[in-house]
Amino acid sequence: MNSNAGFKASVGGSRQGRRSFMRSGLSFGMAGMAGLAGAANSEPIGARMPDAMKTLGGTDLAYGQPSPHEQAVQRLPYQTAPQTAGFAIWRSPLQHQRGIITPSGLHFSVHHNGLPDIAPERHELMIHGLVDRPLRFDLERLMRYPMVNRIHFMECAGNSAANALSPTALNQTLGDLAGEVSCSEWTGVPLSYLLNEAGLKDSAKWVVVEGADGGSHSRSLPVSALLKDGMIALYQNGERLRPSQGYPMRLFMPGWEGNVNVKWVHRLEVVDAPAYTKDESGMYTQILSDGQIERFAFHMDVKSLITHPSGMQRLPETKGFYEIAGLAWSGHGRIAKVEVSVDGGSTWAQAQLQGPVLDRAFTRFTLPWQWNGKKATLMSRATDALGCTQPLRSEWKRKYAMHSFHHYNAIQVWRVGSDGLVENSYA
Ligand SMILES: Nc1nc2c(c(=O)[nH]1)N[C@H]1C(S)=C(S)[C@@H](COP(=O)(O)O)O[C@H]1N2
Ligand SMILES: [Mo]
Repeated sequence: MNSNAGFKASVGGSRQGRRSFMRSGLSFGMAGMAGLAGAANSEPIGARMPDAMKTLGGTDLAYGQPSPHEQAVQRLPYQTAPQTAGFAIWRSPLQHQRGIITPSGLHFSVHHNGLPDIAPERHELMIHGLVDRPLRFDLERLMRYPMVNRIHFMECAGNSAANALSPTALNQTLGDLAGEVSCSEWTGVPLSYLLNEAGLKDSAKWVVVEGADGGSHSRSLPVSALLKDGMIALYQNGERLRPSQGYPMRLFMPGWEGNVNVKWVHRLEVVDAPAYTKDESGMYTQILSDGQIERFAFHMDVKSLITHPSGMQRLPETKGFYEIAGLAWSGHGRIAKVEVSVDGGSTWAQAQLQGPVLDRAFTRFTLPWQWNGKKATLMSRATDALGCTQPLRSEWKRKYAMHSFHHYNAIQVWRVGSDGLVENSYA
């Protein structure tokens, strides 16, 4: 308890924390240069006039872009072996994200069969199988249906595979380690409107959802869940879906593994039993440590990541005030609490949840930290509305077979060295 006293004090004294943050913020880059600030203050105001104030500004763009000074903030490409051409992963640089919405251009992406180029005027959505009236929608017709807005995360089942599989903790950035998760506002037509209009027969229990990409990516999903939560998403963060996210339309299932969110969706076949497609039998099936197979494990479990500070960052001063900040989410509902430890899990403090705290969405957490400059081990542990909490890596590994890696949600550990360098760690 005692070793945590300083940490606790800064948790309670948020005003004090803010003041010391301001002080240390002002001193960044000026360590050991005391007195300079006084000299600047005595200069006439005009001497410090920003250059940009002295000329006319440039022209703007018809479609806005990030500042050219932020070009380092990019998605992180991961190309699999040449024999799996078309399978590409673009990870989101979570270590740069503040707030809960991932900018559309930085949304992670997983393509099993390359990125199709689909002309919206030629795209159709078909609903057939065990229905009274098979239906066909072109975009113009679909866009006339009432739409809903939902802010939700989406995470690939294979996110954090390196931490699940690699025998030693890889020294990588957060985005490289765990960037197959993002959060957007999705807008589209509830699937219940379309399925009810088609008229489900009594035997209708599952729907095989197929994408219009080269490998016809398809997944079987239970009708009951699609009626409750399914959406044909047409917009992402207020604009039409990006090609990476399935333009012109995708299935969206909040809280479920990324793979079921079929992009470029063009066909829903209503059936009485799952089809066991390649995308749900060969892949996206987990082997447990006792050899049993876990199929149709749709929900993504509770998880959290400290984004600041995180892998390969260097704390600019080797002691002093820092705000620990991160993201938490759960496929089962809202985040109830996030605890943070700076001593490898010996003691935990409850982080502040920065609203909004939404159902199955990224939730921000923060905690002020007065770093004493000694080696520290940072961990975050989220608990969701169901009361589920994150396991330690060792606990997670015990549950699954050695080569399983899907649905990894163990506590992420960051080691902070006395030099301020932050590294991925397993303990
Ligand atoms: N048609 C189609 N849908 C797809 C995929 C695909 O390759 N083809 N990849 C799936 C996987 S594995 C994931 S994790 C999510 C990723 O969605 P995003 O690229 O919009 O982030 O899309 C899913 N939907
Ligand atoms: Mo995925």
